[in-house]
Amino acid sequence: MKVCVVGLGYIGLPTAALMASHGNIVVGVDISKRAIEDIRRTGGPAEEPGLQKLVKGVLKDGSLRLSLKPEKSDAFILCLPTPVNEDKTADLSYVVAATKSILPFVKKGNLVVLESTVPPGTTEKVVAKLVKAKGLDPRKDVDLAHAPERVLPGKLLDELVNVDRVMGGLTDRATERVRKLYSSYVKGKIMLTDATTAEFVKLIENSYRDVNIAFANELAILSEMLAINVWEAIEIANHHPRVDIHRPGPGVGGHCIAVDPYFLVEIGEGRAELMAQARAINSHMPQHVVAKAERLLGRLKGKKVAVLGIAYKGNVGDPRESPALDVIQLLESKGAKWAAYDPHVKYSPLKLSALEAALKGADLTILITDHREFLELEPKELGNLVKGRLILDTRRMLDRAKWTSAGWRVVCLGDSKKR
Ligand code: SAJ
Repeated sequence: MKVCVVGLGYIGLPTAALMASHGNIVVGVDISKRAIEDIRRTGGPAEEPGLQKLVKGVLKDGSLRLSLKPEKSDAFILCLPTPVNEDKTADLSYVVAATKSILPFVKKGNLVVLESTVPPGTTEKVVAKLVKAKGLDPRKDVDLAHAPERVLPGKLLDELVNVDRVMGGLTDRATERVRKLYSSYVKGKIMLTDATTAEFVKLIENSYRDVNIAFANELAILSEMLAINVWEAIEIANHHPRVDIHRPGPGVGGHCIAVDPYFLVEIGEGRAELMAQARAINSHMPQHVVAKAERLLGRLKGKKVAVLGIAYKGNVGDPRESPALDVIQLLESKGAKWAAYDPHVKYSPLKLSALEAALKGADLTILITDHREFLELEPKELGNLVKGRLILDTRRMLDRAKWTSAGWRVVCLGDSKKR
């Protein structure tokens, strides 16, 4: 098959490379010249194991070509971002623009697949409508389907190949064709349904996680009120064979779990109350963290706070929607000085410092991201840099005994148990 993959971001690029390495001729399209040059030079993000090697290989053997424009193909795959607008509705402008960009090249008998995470009904109402406007019947002339990705950043290639997938077309023929296309490289089970159910499934997976984390965060707040340790409580509760409570933390970040539930809230017209409330609880966590910092220091004005980690989660370099950004903004609004260190983030919206500079003279250190490097920190050495040996661990990842014996006071989110 000749396949045109539009959008060479964190899903589009590995998808294009996998399609190319499994017998297809692939044109990878991106409107950004810089993105294409970067891919040519590096082979893609270094933190994704195996990706650079794979991309360089398929570029070299010619099975993947990069281009600024789509071209005639047998199948088109749309992998565009779907951010949320200010009012928390889905911003489909990238999906619409990409669909319009392929339409001059789409002809009878083609398959068009939407990979982007979208509100239920988008394939049927938005993409199909654009296809129809071009004079093609979206149920007869072309096959339209949705095939959402479900992969975890940091494990992209492995999960794209091995994780089970859900796919659904507007017609049975479209469903069968999308299955066939992806089965060239997907080893996981491919579950087939209709397009709107596939869109819904993708959203409920991430919303399930958001609601579960909100529950854990609520438990953390209750545990602080009860002067007990939420981590201990959750660990014991999770021994029950039918209980699986997630981990509390400083809030939910990233461009998936912190965004996708809004798409269900949007179509729910007031009926998706649980998911809306979970979003509110998780979005409030940075405020809870800063209120805790304020209680620890008396007042924040004029104090220096060192922030460890601005990525949205451990061992990735992505700070999008990270709770750290909200924590820093709140600290600033309260007149605190701050300095942040992150060993993974390369492109930061905020000024980052080296570890020593971040901790120098700090009255309080807040650990936001559970990067593995923070397990190796030496509290004795760091103790000589700071003004106050006080650390707020929002992930319960530090070895309390090690830090305490180096003269630090360790305060943990969700734990106010007397010791
Ligand atoms: N988090 C917690 N407590 C937890 C788990 C996570 O506070 O117990 C926080 C993390 O620190 C992070 C946020 O939640 O800030 C999201 O992290 P994550 O690891 O749960 O998820 P993502 O956003 O990196 O990836 C998710 C995955 N979805 C599910 O696990 C259901 C992934 O499989 C999806 O493909 C991805 O969203 C996506 O692209 O939609």
